[in-house]
Amino acid sequence: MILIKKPVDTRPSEITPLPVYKKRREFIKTGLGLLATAGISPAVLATASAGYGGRKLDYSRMTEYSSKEELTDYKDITEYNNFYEFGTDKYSPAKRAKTLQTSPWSVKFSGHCEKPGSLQLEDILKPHALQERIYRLRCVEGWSMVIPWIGFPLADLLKRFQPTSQAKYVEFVTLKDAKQMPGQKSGVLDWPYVEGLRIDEAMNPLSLMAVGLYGEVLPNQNGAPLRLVVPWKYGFKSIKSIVEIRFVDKQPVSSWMRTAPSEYGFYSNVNPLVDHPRWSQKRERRIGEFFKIKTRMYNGYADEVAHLYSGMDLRKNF
Ligand SMILES: Nc1nc2c(c(=O)[nH]1)N[C@H]1C(S)=C(S)[C@@H](COP(=O)(O)O)O[C@H]1N2
Ligand SMILES: [Mo]
Repeated sequence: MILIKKPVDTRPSEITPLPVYKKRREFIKTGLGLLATAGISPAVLATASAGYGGRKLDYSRMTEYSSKEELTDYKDITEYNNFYEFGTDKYSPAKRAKTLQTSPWSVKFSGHCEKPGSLQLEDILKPHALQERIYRLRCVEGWSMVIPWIGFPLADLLKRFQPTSQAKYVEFVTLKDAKQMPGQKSGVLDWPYVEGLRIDEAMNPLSLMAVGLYGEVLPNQNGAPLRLVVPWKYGFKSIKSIVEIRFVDKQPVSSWMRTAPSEYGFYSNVNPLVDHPRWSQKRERRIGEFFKIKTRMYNGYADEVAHLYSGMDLRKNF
């Protein structure tokens, strides 16, 4: 185990990659909290005890786009998932998603654009510099996490295909293959999983194409190799394992709208003032914490996105 002294007031995640992404709590758990009280900063400690192991990514930090909140544990982010293609239970994706083949992977770009076509993942990634963005994810069920995503702006990807003026919306489609995704043998949703954004939502600088988290490639259960992250909307809008992106002129019907239109609308913006028909959306439980906290309008991203909805009735457009 190697200890390197760092100023105590420096936030660990601003100094070094992986090993330091550890939370104070974990140092205490491993008994190393004692070192901190002895004047040795816990900022940089050994990697050995962590549950990481994926391929490391090169990226830069986007602090102006990042939350300063305490990160959710890697273990919780990667072992408590919603990915119905691997079962409806939160713990089953981590156990079952190994059957997903993420390489080779290609994505088809179609619809109202000048340059449609299919691209291999490597060619999708090539022109984009990866960034880390620490975003809150608020599930419609009432729990939330703070996740250090690695990705690049969705807008930069979409512009490469030159959407035309008829591209009013963008539709995203997950892989459909019950051999790799055994949960698709169940009829709990209409497969493949589909999501959509209005084109201006998709082009908003917060919308991220994620390929990693905690400095490494995405674990399968988190939507490898390519997933959407839309931090001001309920988690289900952040579709995983994308194989097709379509530029369309009509509002797409997402899987959740199709399943329960009275409960899940197209917009699905995080909104503590509009309850889900069966439960309140006023509060949320941060995974790893005990007390509930208040849910914020647009999940706390109102400054960046409220203008997209000015003049809209958010009760009707839920
Ligand atoms: N294809 C697909 N994407 C999906 C889901 C899903 O079941 N299938 N679940 C959604 C829901 S409800 C949430 S809350 C987030 C969870 O992302 P995470 O497991 O990476 O935290 O993924 C979303 N994307
Ligand atoms: Mo969710």
